[in-house]
Amino acid sequence: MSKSEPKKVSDFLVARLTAWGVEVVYGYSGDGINGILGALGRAGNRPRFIQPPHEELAALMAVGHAKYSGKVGVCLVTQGPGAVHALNGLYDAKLDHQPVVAILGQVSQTASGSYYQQEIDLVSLYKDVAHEHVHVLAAPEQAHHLIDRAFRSALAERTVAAIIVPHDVQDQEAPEQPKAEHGNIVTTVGYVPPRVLPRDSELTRAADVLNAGIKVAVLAGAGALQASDELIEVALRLDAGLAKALLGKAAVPDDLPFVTGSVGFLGTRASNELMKRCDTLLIVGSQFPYTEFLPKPGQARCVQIDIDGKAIGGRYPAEVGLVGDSVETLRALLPRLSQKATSFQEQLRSLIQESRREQEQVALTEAHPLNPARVFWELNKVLPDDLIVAGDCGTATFWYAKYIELRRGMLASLSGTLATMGSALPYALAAKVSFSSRPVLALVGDGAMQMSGLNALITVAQHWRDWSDPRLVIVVLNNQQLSYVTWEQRAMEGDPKFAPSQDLLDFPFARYAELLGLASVRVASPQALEAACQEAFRASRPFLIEAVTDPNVPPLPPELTDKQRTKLKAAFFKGDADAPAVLHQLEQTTGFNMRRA
Ligand SMILES: Cc1ncc(C[n+]2csc(CCOP(=O)(O)OP(=O)(O)O)c2C)c(N)n1
Ligand SMILES: [Mg+2]
Repeated sequence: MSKSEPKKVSDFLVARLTAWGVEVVYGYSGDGINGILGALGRAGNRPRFIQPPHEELAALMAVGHAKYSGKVGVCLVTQGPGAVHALNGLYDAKLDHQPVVAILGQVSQTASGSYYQQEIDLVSLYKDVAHEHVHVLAAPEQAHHLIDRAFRSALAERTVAAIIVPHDVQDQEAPEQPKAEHGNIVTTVGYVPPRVLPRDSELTRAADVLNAGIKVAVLAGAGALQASDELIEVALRLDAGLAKALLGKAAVPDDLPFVTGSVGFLGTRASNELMKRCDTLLIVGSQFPYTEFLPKPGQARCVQIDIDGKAIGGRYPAEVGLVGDSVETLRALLPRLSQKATSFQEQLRSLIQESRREQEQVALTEAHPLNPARVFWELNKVLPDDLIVAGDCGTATFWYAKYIELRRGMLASLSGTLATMGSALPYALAAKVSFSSRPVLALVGDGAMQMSGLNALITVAQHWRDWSDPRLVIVVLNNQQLSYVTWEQRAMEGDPKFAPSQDLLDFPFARYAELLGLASVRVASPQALEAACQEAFRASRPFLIEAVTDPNVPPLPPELTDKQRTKLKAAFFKGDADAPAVLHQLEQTTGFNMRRA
């Protein structure tokens, strides 16, 4: 655009993104956003446009960006199919409470309502995912306030906001700063989160409950990720054990002697015991859904801290609900807590050791060709400082939650609440965009790779040379099966494996990575694992480890319930082709026996 050419709405939009501090936009091209893409070009690609080969990946990258960097993720997609494709990633943001702004193209206003090519009622479609803010920018004068409000909605409500920009409006003349006249809205950029603290009286009540406890358990979730120091101090003061929900895994390091690790289906036996034994529960920033893994109602007195008042008491009957920021609230609570010496942490120490020994035994159990637990066991030995971990949905999530020992300073996340397959690669890419000097590890199943990871790998190949530290290690569990769901078919439904829905092609992941110019190795023997893990984190380019793992090693919950035993028995009696192999594993690791079950 020459200097004399007037600026367009798109130029204003791009400049406003920069004013909001946006440095990266994840998106995918289409004529519905060509006006905006043109403006990005005129702005010298600032913010930087990053394009994976699918809008869902772009949206998931925006979520990963928000999670790891703490900044708003922005995603830009075209009308119709582009907007539809982005939805799954945006739901991931909504369900995990991440601030993401989606900018969507739309057919020109002049054609709107004519059932035009690619015309979809985007306001209706996005009404749920972007329930706080979804509006059409129909007149240039709206641009200031619609954009500013979208960012504020995303940040203040920690959710998704959407702006729909019709093609012709993108090219209209940019608005002046609106005058403060009737019908005009004047807004500005900027948002500073408030300090949210509970009332003093509630802090005192909470402290009374916590001080009275003999066996205190702390459960940390995603809302506690910034509160490491405070959580540790509170646990030490209360002589408490500390367990973590999946999204809170990075809240405190795993090498502390009172940290029991993950809780729930994917949790450790130590966390399970902690929940069974505690008389007092402090929940910090967690909406961990599986209540059967919490103390029985009535067993423990509960204090819950959450920034969202609606979440209080939502999973466990909380005697005191503290609505507040987790860091600030724990800091306000600390002076009210008295030092306990109940020796509960002492008791937990041996439980934690026992739980680790059991995990080691599972990892070292022979499987064909590789025991997936062994892969994670070996990975633990080589995790570099400063690592960022990206998980997926499948058994890799299970082994990650249970085995990976995070240290101070590491970041880790995955699609927690939506639990969509395919989060690991886009999250890992977003981690690299925000922190290109940090090593990143993506943990993913072969099903998720076949679903969308293979496409995301193309983006790895396209961008890795831009990273100051090229290390991105991708571990693919090639078990030729959607094995987590196979396990659910057996243990939850009492059905045998339904092969047509569960079996996958033995895809050559390592060879595919090599084709893309990445480093890779296919590992099919436990002896080769250690060297492969070491080599991967020493490599000077992204490295894919294709671990050929046994789908018949079951992702066992910390305790098999009677119901699960009955279901498993039923599944195996109905003629599961893999029954002998699974039973063999079960017998070796849990003593589960069909005759005795
Ligand atoms: C988009 C999506 N579709 C389906 C599911 C249901 N699901 C959860 S885990 C899983 C299996 C994942 O298979 P794979 O990636 O091969 O990992 P594995 O469990 O075999 O290690 C499926 C189908 C899901 N979570 N997300
Ligand atoms: Mg699989």
